[in-house]
Amino acid sequence: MTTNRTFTMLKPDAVENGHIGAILDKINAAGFKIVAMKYTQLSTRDAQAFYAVHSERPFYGELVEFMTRGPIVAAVLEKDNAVEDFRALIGATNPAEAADGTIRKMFATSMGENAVHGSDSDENATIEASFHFSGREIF
Ligand code: FUP
Repeated sequence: MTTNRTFTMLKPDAVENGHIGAILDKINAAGFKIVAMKYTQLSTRDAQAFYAVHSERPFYGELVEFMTRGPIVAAVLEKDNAVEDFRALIGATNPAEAADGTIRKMFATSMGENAVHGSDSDENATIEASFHFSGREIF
């Protein structure tokens, strides 16, 4: 079953570099509706849990350190085919490989500090949205 929602985070690098407004503009211009949003900061425990799937990978420690070093914007986005279309909008994990015009191509600095997160499946979108938002914070 395909759902029409995905989950995103504007990561600490994007916030530090003043890109929140520009990235939200691109998200809106691409036809996504924001149905939940908060400005928050992950604790170490939050980041470890969110990225638990990567816990055996060599970059896990750096990833957790990066994701906790400053505030983020977490949001739930709605659009037909949201997961796939949002992954196309943000581009490849490594900004050097991301297509022109994608958010990561425009705003990311490296593979580790790549500006935005986008859920990779409908199932994970639901899990990730509930990690950050209660039912009454999603509209
Ligand atoms: P993506 O789905 O594009 O966000 O990428 P992954 O879920 O594969 O990875 C999650 C995060 O881990 C990336 F955003 C950045 C970090 N990462 C690295 O730092 N090095 C890698 O080789 C792979 C991922």
